[in-house]
Amino acid sequence: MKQIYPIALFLIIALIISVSAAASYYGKLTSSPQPSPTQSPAATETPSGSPSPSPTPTPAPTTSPSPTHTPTPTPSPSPTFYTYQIINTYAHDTNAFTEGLVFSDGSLYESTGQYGSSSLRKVNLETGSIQQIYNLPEQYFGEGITIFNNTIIQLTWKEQIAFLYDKNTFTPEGNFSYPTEGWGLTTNGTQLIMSDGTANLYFLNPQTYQRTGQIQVHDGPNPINNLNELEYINGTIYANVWLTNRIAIINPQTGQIQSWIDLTGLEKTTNPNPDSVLNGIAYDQENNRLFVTGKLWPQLFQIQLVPSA
Ligand SMILES: [Ca+2]
Repeated sequence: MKQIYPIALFLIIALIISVSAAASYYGKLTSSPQPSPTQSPAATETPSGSPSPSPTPTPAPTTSPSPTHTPTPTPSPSPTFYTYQIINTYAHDTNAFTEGLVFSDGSLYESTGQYGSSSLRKVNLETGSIQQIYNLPEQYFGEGITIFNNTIIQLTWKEQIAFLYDKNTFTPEGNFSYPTEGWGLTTNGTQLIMSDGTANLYFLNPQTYQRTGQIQVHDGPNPINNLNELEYINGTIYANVWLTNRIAIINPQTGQIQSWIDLTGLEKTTNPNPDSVLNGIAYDQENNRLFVTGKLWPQLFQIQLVPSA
């Protein structure tokens, strides 16, 4: 028995070494094919649709926006109010259903409405007499006018067509169409500005007559509808509001009404026609004269604005 013991011990040690080596080898076989998380194709795949093979940028450290960086809503300033002082009074044709009024080169240009009596006129300011007239075909209801370069542009009410005329001869030069009703028209020198009886004003390219933008006119949060005859005066848009005695002075960038002009009492007529309302604003830039009148009114007024208390 004494000779067997060392041999048995040797065999036991050899067996332990063999089993250990085999276990180690087997462990390598089973562990090596497993990809590490960093080698996972899913982990390196770019997001679906992303054309950029570059690594995803590290997001900037997220910081809570400080109160000073939070956009502060700009409160709409309350409109100021004006009344008026009459500077001059002129005669106005009581058959003129005024829908457009412009002052240019010493004369008034007027567009009149009503089917069958719509017209484009050049009017002597001092006398009210008609110097030149173009009568529209009876199926057209004349509306706002403006002058761009040497062309007079005249809207129609529901016909969705504007007529172009040579300013000097009133010779028709063409037309263009638009998708809304036509009410008022003016120009800021680079664009035409048009109303359609809603609270919207539309900006048109004066060469292509394509619409390039629009604003909604509002007094604070309230849209103001029925915007009618227009006049662009010193960076603002003046607009008659149909069936009222008020003219709105509008910021052309925001649509916010900056001021109201109350012209109550200006009309002295007793014309029972409910359509005989204030409409028509013209401005003599050279002499800073503001003219207003109304549909079928016997008078046209030069007025000056007076801040209201
Ligand atoms: Ca006007």
